[in-house]
Amino acid sequence: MKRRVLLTILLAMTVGVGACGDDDDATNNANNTNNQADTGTEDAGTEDTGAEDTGDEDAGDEDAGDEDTGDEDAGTEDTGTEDTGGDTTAAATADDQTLDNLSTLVTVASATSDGPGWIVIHENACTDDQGTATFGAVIGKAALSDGENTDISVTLERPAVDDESLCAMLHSDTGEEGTYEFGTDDLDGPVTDGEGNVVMDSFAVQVPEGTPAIRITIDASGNQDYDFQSVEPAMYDNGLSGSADPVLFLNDGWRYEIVNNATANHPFELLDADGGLGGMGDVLLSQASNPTAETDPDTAWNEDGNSVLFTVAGEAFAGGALSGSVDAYRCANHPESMQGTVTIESP
Ligand SMILES: [Cu+2]
Repeated sequence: MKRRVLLTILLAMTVGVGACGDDDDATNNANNTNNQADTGTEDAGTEDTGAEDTGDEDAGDEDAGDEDTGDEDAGTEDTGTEDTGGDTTAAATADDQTLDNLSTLVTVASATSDGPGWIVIHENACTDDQGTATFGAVIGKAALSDGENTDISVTLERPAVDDESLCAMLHSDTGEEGTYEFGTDDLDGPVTDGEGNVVMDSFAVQVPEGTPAIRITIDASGNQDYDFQSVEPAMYDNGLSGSADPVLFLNDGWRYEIVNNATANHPFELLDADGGLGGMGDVLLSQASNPTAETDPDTAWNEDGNSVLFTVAGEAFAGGALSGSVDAYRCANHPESMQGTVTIESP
């Protein structure tokens, strides 16, 4: 039984290589600091590479071959895994969680890596009730330092959907440290335990209605510009932080929170600029007035203190009968100077 599960999982991994390989810029910033401190000394290069490669190939070879080498099999895997770091036992634990801050940010409770590693978030649960692998494409990852890591923040490449299951999987970091290279030359593969099973844990996420995917904090620079101060998660910054009146890229269908720390004097609004900035467009969403597009349930416009929340959907973004479509932002009080363009992207 165990063999079948392992084979199925390995097969699923192979199939999933394409999906796993192409997300380098998603590389996470959460735990890099610790990494460098811990790794340099011990087992960065040689031992890790040996261990992970051996582990993977052993599993494949032996499984294909004889049925009765169960003992040796276990022996080999044990050696491969545990010799490397000494006392490290590979592990990953992810708890069910409610994403009430940002729908693109999950937390993995703990992961123990033998040398530098990765915690990788796959779509769908890890396995079904029969133990058959069911996980899908990679939608997030975070670097791990040697040993135990706790409360690991992982930024997702898309907002989580309410009630979905995800799979947190432990991978090694065997190539260039801090660069996820799974799918290339057997690098950064999944880590197996002493019994040859991939170390992973399923968890469910709840996403309360109205939770933003991305939070952008802005302030005013005199009456001249909006200063973009920060973007959470940082993976989505795209150069906005530290910019004055930059082009604001919004992902179609995603929900945003804009925290405008200058709301009192510089109310933020989104408009159809009618082909030119300068204050002449149709205002569609505003902290200073109540345009009809704000009532569209798909946009779900919400003003909450200094914050505005909206989903890039509905009347304001559809170019329907009531209005054009958002292609700029500005300050309601200083429309000539405090303004920039909006570009809607399809993620
Ligand atoms: Cu202003």
